[in-house]
Amino acid sequence: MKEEEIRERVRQELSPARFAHVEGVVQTAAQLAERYGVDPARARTAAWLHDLAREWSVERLKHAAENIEIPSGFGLIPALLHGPIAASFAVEWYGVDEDVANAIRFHTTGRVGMSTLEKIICLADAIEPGRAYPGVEELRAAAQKSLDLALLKSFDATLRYLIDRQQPIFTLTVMARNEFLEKTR
Ligand code: DGI
Ligand code: FE
Ligand code: FE
Ligand code: FE
Repeated sequence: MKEEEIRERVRQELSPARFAHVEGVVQTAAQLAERYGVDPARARTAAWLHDLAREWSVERLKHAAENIEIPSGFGLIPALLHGPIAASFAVEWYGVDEDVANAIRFHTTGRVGMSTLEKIICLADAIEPGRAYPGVEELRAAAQKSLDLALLKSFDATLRYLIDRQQPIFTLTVMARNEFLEKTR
């Protein structure tokens, strides 16, 4: 599979600012893949494609969701749909394997029983060099020590952020967070 082809396709779908974010996720995901013994090429593919549908309108996302398999509950929160939709296109256009597809599919929410690649993409999304928010440096440091601990901290930060803004919370994220809490105790 030609990385350059995927990169150009993604560039067409996204604003320059979002494309720069994706480039950051590719770089961070490749580094974490080396660090944790995952094939960096597969991490890069997942990273390139993870936000493919991120700038689609809610209308377009909901329409696309009618024709693909969406894990239960995702449909209720439009911000979560871009992962499953991107995963479906990644399989259709580029024939990515199931683990790469799941890393794309669950990059926003996480889930119980995440593979190492799924953890890497979810975390790289949160800590790529372009991200700037309170606590991001602590997350970057934690990511080099333990994916599970870094993800626990990342999910906790996301959940706090959502509560502060009175947003609905996806139950799978809570379950993933509880799993990492248990694993890191
Ligand atoms: O696509 P990105 O901006 O790179 O990052 P993302 O895919 O992690 O998050 C996309 C958006 O989804 C972000 O604005 C936060 C939001 N989000 C994540 N989890 C939940 C959520 N929104 C709600 N309402 N509930 C969630 O559980
Ligand atoms: Fe995303
Ligand atoms: Fe994320
Ligand atoms: Fe992203």
